[in-house]
Amino acid sequence: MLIPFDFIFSQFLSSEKLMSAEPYGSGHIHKTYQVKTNSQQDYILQKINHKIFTNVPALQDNIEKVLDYLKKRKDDFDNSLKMILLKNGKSYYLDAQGNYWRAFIFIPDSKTFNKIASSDLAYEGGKAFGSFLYSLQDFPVDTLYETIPEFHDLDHRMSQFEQSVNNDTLQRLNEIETEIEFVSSRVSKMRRILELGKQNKIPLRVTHNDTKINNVLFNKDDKAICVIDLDTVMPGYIHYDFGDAIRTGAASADEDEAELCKMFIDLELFESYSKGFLEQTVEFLNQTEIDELYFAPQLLTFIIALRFLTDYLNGDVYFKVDHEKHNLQRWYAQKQLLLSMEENEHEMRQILKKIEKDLKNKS
Ligand code: ADP
Ligand code: GN1
Ligand code: MG
Repeated sequence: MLIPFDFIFSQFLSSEKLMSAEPYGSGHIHKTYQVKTNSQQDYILQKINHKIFTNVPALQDNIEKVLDYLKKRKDDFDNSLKMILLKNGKSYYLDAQGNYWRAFIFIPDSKTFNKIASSDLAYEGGKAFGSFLYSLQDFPVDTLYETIPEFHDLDHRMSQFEQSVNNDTLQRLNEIETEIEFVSSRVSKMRRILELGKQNKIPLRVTHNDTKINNVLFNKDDKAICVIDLDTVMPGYIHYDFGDAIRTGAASADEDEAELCKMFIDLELFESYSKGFLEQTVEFLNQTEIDELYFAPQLLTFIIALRFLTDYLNGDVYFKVDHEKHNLQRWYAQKQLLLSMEENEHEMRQILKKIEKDLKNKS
């Protein structure tokens, strides 16, 4: 039997009466509900995916630390994202069935986009993730628990892929033989960022690591409010954050677009996002980090495409899917996007150089 929502919610706020709890948003990981109560305030109630985040207390501790830190810094950074604590001071509730729950104040009049429709929105998205990184630049990296180890580590993702190919649990391999060839043809060039890291040319920083553009909340006037989904804030390279945001925030279509001709990198959106992002970050990034940004979208598109394909072979056990071939469809869309980024590599590089030059001339 399911534990009723009002019981769960009362663990967080016993003074308010739950009126409704409806599924909300389009995240792939947790079960998210918008809760309305007899007060003016709405809430987000989340059943945390503890198969993916296996140490929920440590996960929650990370988020609390980051939110506290941001609040204390008093930057321009918006501090609207607030978790509700239980009476015992914890930020999660473990129910009798072994499920973990957490609650946030619902940020009023906020919205997210799975795809960005204008340069202004792209600019706002870049500003939001850029200022998040700016504010966290001095956060002590080693105090954060690694919620998903080797999250964007290409070698790790490749070995998971190889394992799923070897297991071929659902005999789906025969469908994707040419896709395996595509993966093999790209791996060595994709090692670039990991290698620069090993050579200490780019530092590990506190990064968000899940900078899908729908992890930015926008207000009624399409201005960015804040970034959300802090589950993967942990050590990473700046390229991970820039790359994943471009993958989703400067693509012409949704992440799972079925009509491949509709999927390409939109250079106008790319330019606007990059401008918003670099305005916030250029002053503290080192030159190699800046010089390599052009390549980051290719790497993250490849890594996440590879994860979709791996999950397809594994029988769709990680990402939420709407239909049987959803993960495969996501793979094809992301592969198409990667091809388009490769074709436009030179232009993307030029755009970034110009933004960097203009910003440095200004200061
Ligand atoms: P997932 O990891 O499953 O993507 P998220 O934490 O991103 O989970 O939450 C899912 C969705 O819920 C978001 O994309 C956003 O639409 C909405 N959401 C999350 N937190 C808030 C909040 N505090 N206020 C308003 N909407 C929110
Ligand atoms: C997941 O949680 P959500 O939906 O924002 C995933 C990301 C992927 C993304 C692909 C913890 O993000 O890494 O890039 O789906 N998050 C986790 O859409 O695996
Ligand atoms: Mg999310």
